[in-house]
Amino acid sequence: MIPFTAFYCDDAQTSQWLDHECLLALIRFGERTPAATDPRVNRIALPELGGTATAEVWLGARPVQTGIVDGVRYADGGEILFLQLTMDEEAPAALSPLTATAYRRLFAAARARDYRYFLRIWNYFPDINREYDGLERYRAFCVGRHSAFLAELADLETRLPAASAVGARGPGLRLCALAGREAGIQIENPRQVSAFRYPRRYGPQSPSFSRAVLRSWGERDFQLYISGTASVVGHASQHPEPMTQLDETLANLEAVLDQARQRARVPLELALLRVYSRLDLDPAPLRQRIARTFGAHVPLLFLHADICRRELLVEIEGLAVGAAL
Ligand code: 3EB
Repeated sequence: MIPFTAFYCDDAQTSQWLDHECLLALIRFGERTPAATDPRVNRIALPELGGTATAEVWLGARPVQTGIVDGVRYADGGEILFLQLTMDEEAPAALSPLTATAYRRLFAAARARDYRYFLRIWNYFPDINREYDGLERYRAFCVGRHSAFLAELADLETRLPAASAVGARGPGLRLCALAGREAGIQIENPRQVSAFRYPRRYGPQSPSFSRAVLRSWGERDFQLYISGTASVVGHASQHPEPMTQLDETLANLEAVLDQARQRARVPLELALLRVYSRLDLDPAPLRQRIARTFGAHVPLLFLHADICRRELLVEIEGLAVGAAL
């Protein structure tokens, strides 16, 4: 059985979901959204493009147990664990050790509830492209993340979760994750060098993530967690313009979906896409272009966000679902 469904709703309508015993996570966006203490509620300090106020609802299939261990807030859906952790940053130049500590706490919290496999991780922190002591903060983050994975994983190239690393407006390092009791299947993109094998010119430590993770939840139930996907071919960023970057990004998403479809026993369909744009653009032309590729029925959310390479202007992540009819 698929352990949760994800969908967008009007942010003004979210209170009804907070009363739901199966709510696994409620993701709210915007700089002004108040900080929440409810372990299921995650706030991402990024403004939405286009003037709408949208929230993302992850509705579990079973009643959820919530709690907090060592600062890690969690919502346990029985087969899937949602976790979130916010770390205050005292020194912006010390992101690497802070990231390593945050990841170790995340891993320990999941293990304490008997979840050993991270399927998907979201990373948000401010000034992602800013340099301290000659090292960009995104690159420092990659160093810290890698050292935590090195201690956690027996094999660093086959068990990496899907991920996004995005520059947020709010302070602190904010991690949000999904963990399972069984491993997913790592999916890579044949159009791209695997991120964990990027050459050194992109930073002292290559980024620890897979392009997607395919998880089977039974004979014919699948979820595909798709990492932040950008206009990268091989290992190099492509195109100076947002629309051409978008086209390349869509080609990458199609390639990832194609790889996953070869491994799933049922058709995979996109359930939603989250689009990050570095520029404060009108989302309408982006929406049109995405609809041409994936159809007008796929729910889209557009956020104004910095992306981890300076020249990248668009990044798209998503969830696809396959279920027997
Ligand atoms: C890329 O393909 C674009 O470091 O976790 C996308 C998704 C990117 C996740 C991460 C980085 C990350 O390299 C950047």
